[in-house]
Amino acid sequence: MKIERIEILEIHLPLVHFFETSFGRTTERRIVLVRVVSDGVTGWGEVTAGEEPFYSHETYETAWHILRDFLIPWSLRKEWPTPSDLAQRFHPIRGHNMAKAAIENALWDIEAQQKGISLARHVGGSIDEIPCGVSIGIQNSIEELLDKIQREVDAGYQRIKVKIKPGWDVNVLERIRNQFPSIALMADANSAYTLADLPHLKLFDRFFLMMVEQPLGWEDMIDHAKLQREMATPICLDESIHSADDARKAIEIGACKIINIKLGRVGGYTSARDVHDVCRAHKIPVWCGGMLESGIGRAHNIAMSSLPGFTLPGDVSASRRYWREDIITPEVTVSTQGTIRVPQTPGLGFTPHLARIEKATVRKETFE
Ligand code: OSB
Ligand code: MG
Repeated sequence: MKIERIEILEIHLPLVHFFETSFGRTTERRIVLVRVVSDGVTGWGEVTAGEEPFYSHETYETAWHILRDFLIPWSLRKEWPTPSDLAQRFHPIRGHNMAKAAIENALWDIEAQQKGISLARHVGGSIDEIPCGVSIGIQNSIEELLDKIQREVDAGYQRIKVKIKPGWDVNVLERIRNQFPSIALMADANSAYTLADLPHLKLFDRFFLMMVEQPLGWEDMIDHAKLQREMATPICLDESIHSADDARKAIEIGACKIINIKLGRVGGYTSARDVHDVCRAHKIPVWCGGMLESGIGRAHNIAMSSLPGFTLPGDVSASRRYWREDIITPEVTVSTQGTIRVPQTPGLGFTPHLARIEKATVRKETFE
C-alpha cells in the first residue's frame, strides 16, 4: 500500500462527566486524529495520549511533533507491503507508541476495506460479541460513587472498575462491597503506591477483587513481583507493559497474573497482537484498556477486543458515557447483557461523522 496523504487533526471534546484518577481530573479531551489515504481509500486512527504527561510521557502535543517531523515524512509516498512493515520502520524512534499506533492502525483500517472484511476479522479477531466493563473515576463523595456504580450495574455492565489512590481506597472498597457484595469488582491505582505501602495494600485482599491494576511504579516490574508474592489479589499491569518483551518479562518474574492491553500504549496492532500471543501462550488473560477515546479509538478497541485471548471484560463502553455526541455513526452502544456487537462490515465498522469532526477541530495539517 502506498500512502498518498496524511492529515492530522486536533479535536476538542468535552466529557459529559469529569474523569478523575490518582494523577488528576480531566474535563475535556484534546485528541489528535490521523486520517490516511492510500490507493484512494481512507483510514482513521486516534492518538490516545492524554492532555498532560501523567499517565505516560506522551501528550497530544508530543504526538503532533513526532507525527509531523518523523512518522509522517517516513511514511509518505512509500510502498508498504503490510501495516506491520510500517510499524517496523518506526522502530528506530524510541517510545512515542501512541503516535506510532495512530498511523499503523489507520493502515489496518485501509487494508480491511480493500479486502472487504471487517477490521476485527482482518486483525485476527474471532469473538463477535465482546464483554464490557466500566471504569469509574474518583468522585466528590463515596455516595456519588455508589450511585454511579448502581447505574452501571443496572445498565448491565459485567464488571466495575474504580479508581483508587491513598485516602480513597480501603474505605471506599469497604462501602462498595457492603452495598454490592457479589459484583465483579476491580481497582486501578495508576501507580499511586510504593512497596512501603505493602501492609496497606494487603488489606485489599479482603474485598475479593478480580484484580488490582498498576498499584506501583509506572515502569516497574520488580516491585510488582515482590508485591504479587505477598498478595492474593491478582495484579494486572497497565502502564508498565509497552511490548511483547515487557509482557514476557513481567510474566516470567511473576509481576502480574493479568495484562491490560492498550493499542496506543503498546504501539499499534502489530505489537498488541504480539503481547496478546505471549500472554495466551502463558495462559495470562488479557483485556482491552481504555483512554477516554473518541469513537474512532473506541472502534479500534472493539476490533482488538475480538482477539481470542481477550477473555475478561474490558474498559470499552458506550459512547454516551463519555460524549454528548460521538464523532462516529452509529455511536457505540452496549446491550443490557453488557456486551458490544463487533461490526461485520468492511473496515472500522463505524463511519466517522465528518461534520462533527470538523466542528470539533481546532488545528489541522495536511501532508502529501
Ligand atoms: O489507567 O486505565 C487507565 C483513562 C485515562 C488514562 C488511564 C486510564 C484510564 C481509564 C479510563 O481507566 C478507561 C476508559 O473508560 O476509557
Ligand atoms: Mg489503568
